[in-house]
Amino acid sequence: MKSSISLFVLSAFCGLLMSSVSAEACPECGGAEGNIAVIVVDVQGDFTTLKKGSLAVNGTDQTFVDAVAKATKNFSQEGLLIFGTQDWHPGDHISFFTNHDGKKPFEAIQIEGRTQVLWPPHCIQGTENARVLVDNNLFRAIVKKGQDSRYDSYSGFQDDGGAKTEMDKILKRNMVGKVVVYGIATDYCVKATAIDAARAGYKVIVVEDLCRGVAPDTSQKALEEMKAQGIEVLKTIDMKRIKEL
Ligand code: VGL
Ligand code: ZN
Repeated sequence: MKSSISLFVLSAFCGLLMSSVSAEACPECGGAEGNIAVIVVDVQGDFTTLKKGSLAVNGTDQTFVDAVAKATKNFSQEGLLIFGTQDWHPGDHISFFTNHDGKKPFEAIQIEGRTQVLWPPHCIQGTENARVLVDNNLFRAIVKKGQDSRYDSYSGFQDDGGAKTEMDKILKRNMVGKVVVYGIATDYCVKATAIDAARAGYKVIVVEDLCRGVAPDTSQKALEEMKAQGIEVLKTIDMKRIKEL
């Protein structure tokens, strides 16, 4: 009895010690408000001109992918925790125009009261162009989304059916208080992920130059919408601002 009590006390003490160690593991990257994370959104072959993707977004050439890769490596070296999202669809996914008779790509339809844009088939599970183009070793976790055929999932936090991904749990487990978001596409997955992060209570910073959008008008609107939700949009990386915000 006595030994089980002291074992309990000891393990509780160890737990305390361990949590304080991980909280202190990166004093520069967090502080009182917690750790700073990066979420690299959907930087995958199918969304890039670099890989001649099926849903290639304008301006996603070698220069852009290199800029994202370099920034992500720098953030990692600065002690930020790197996370990613990965669009990861089954072949029969609802968002593919090919799964709807007589529909064309980029057409919007109504499904159960939701607007669904129909896309060329993209990011099909296990295919070469579904891979994340940033060094996978940099990531603490890559959250897959859009795996349920019935729902699209622009947000890295939840799909259109309301099913949550692991993202919020993983960020909480890592004591994250602030997230830096960039990637593809500004007007779809970056916007949805940044807004859901803000709604979940994180301080959110979007780096505009590290984002590319499907269309200029919707991308501009997306940036305005994000600002209206309290999201900080930085044109370029400003490490000092990111740490003090
Ligand atoms: C995305 C359209 C369809 C994105 C994903 O990553 O923004 N866009 N699936
Ligand atoms: Zn998709």
